[in-house]
Parts: sequence; structure tokens; C-alpha cells
Amino acid sequence: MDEVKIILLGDAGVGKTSLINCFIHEGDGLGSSGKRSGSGGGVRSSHYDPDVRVKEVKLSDSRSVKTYLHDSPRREHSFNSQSVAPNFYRNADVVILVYAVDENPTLEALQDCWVTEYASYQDVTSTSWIIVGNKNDLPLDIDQKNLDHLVQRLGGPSEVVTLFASAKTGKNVKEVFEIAAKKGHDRRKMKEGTLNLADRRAIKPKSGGAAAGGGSSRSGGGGCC
Ligand SMILES: Nc1nc2c(ncn2[C@@H]2O[C@H](COP(=O)(O)OP(=O)(O)OP(=O)(O)O)[C@@H](O)[C@H]2O)c(=O)[nH]1
Ligand SMILES: [Mg+2]
Repeated sequence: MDEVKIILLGDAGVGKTSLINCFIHEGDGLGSSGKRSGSGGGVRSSHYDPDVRVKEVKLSDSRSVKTYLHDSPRREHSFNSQSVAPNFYRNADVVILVYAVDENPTLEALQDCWVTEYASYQDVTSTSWIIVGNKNDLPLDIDQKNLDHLVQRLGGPSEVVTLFASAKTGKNVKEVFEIAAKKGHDRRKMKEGTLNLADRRAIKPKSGGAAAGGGSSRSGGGGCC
């Protein structure tokens, strides 16, 4: 089965973990208390990282994709380590940027902080982007210009999907991850196609030139904002 790496980025408290939990629990929102009872459920990855959940998603053509959902580690024990961030960002097929619709600064932070940090490790064109305004059950308090600028920076409206969702009510949560699975799957196939082409080129005689790919990774570390 094809596999897709999806990472979630955004400020503390915007609801990244809640969105993943809601999806794993099949649209069961947080409820009126804002808290979920029980163990948290879901399938944890057998990988080293406890913040990775795995869920199979059926695409519209009835094929299935295994999604690896990488929740950002909480900042206080995450990107201070120079070795964590590059691994976290590496080979992400999709990045889901999450802000809270009732807090415009969390939207501003996506551009000023999270995309900037991502771009210091990987080219922004190396992944697919989805922007999610979570907590859509609360009154909206965002500046549309911030959202428009962010979309432009990531390649424009034809490249970037923007959605509102609520991990509290479950609204649109399944849609967010299904779109991510589809976009990730398409990107994987595109990458494989590129690789095959590169392989074919490699066996032809050539007159020098640098190898393609590799992205713009950074060797140093450092925290976000
Ligand atoms: N009203 C409302 N509250 C939400 C929603 N999603 C999450 N919350 C609440 O927001 C708080 C933070 O949610 P988390 O899922 O822990 O946020 P996070 O982005 O994972 O935060 P960090 O792990 O600290 O980075 C919790 O109290 C949630 O109950 C939502 O859609 N609506
Ligand atoms: Mg969290």
C-alpha cells in the first residue's frame, strides 16, 4: 500500500493534536467539555516517534493510502534540539498548517514563523500545503489579508487548499485528512515519476552537469520564533 507522510504545524494550542485525534476517532469531536475521555486510541506508529499516528484512508478511486500523521512535538522539547527538525520536515508529502480562527496572531505566525522555519530546511515547493482554520465553532477573528499573503507565498490558490474545521464539533476534519491523503498520494506518484526519469537519464551518456533534486536543506538547527 502506498504511504504518505503528513505533518501538522502551527502554534501551541491551535488544535493540531485535537484534529488528529478527531480524525483517528472518525469525526468524534471534543464534546462540550473540550476534552476527550479515554485513552486517545488510534494506531500509533511502530516508529521511534510516539507523536506519529497511522491511519488508512480510502481514496475516491477505491485505492487505499496509509497516512503517517506527524504531530509537532511541543515546542519546549522539540526544535531546540538540532537533530529533530530536519528529520521532522524531511520527505513530508503534505504539510497541514493549522491556526485558530479566533486568534489572528496564530495565522500570522504560520507565515512569520512556521513556513519560514520549514523553508530554512526544505524548499517550499517540495511539499503540498493545506491551511486549516481550526476552532471554527468559535467567532471568526482573522485578517483575510494574512491568509491571502500566506497562500501566495506557498504558490497561489491553485496550489494551496484552505479550509475551516472544528476538532470540537468534528466539522470538516475528515475532509482535511482525505484531501491531504489524496494530495500526498499524487505528490508521491509525481516524485516517483521524476525519479524514474532521472534513472533513465543516468544510464544515458551525458556531458557533465549537477544531479537534480536534494532540496535546500540547512545544516544548522535552531528553534522557531
Ligand atoms: N473550541 C474549540 N476548542 C478546540 C478545538 N480544537 C482544539 N480545541 C481546544 O484547544 C486546546 C488546545 O488543543 P490541542 O489539540 O492540544 O492543541 P495543539 O495545537 O496540539 O497544542 P500543542 O500540542 O501545545 O502545540 C484544547 O483545550 C482543546 O480542547 C476546536 O475546534 N474548537
Ligand atoms: Mg499538541
